[in-house]
Amino acid sequence: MKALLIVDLQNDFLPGGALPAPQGNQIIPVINQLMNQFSLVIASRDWHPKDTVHFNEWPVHCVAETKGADFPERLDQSNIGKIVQKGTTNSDDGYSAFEATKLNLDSYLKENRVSELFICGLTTEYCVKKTVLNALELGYETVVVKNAVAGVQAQAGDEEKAWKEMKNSGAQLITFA
Ligand code: VGL
Ligand code: ZN
Repeated sequence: MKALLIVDLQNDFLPGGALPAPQGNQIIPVINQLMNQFSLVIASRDWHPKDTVHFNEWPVHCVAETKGADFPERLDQSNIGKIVQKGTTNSDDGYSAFEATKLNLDSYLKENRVSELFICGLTTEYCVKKTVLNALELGYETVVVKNAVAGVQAQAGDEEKAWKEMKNSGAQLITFA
């Protein structure tokens, strides 16, 4: 069985948000179409407390229950079957969706007989990359949908480096058309 995992497609990671991926808006219509190909769609949310060690490194973003942590209105939420939250304590970065705090995502996927995991969302260099590397370590056949992922592009070359790392670790990179 295959499943789609949408990583952190949240207002704060989109233009106008606290930690935006400049091209983030372009992936929303792609993901809305992509979801139709899957019977199981899971979305992760960065879901931080107001005070967390995580904000020593990053601007304040995705504080639980705020507008910045919401999904954008243009995202079709009707196909999302499960939402998981990560980075929920004041000592936890929670970069990977596999670090979700209330649900063991690995067990959940295995209970649902998922062996092939398609991953998309935000951001290339951080949470998508960490989630992809974890998925590979956990034995999933891992496919990253390149045109449904965007990066923060804080430093030139970082995004390209992240793509190389994912590929060299065994992820399959595809473009959804
Ligand atoms: C992320 C930085 C801090 C991400 C989350 O979702 O990629 N990046 N928190
Ligand atoms: Zn965060």
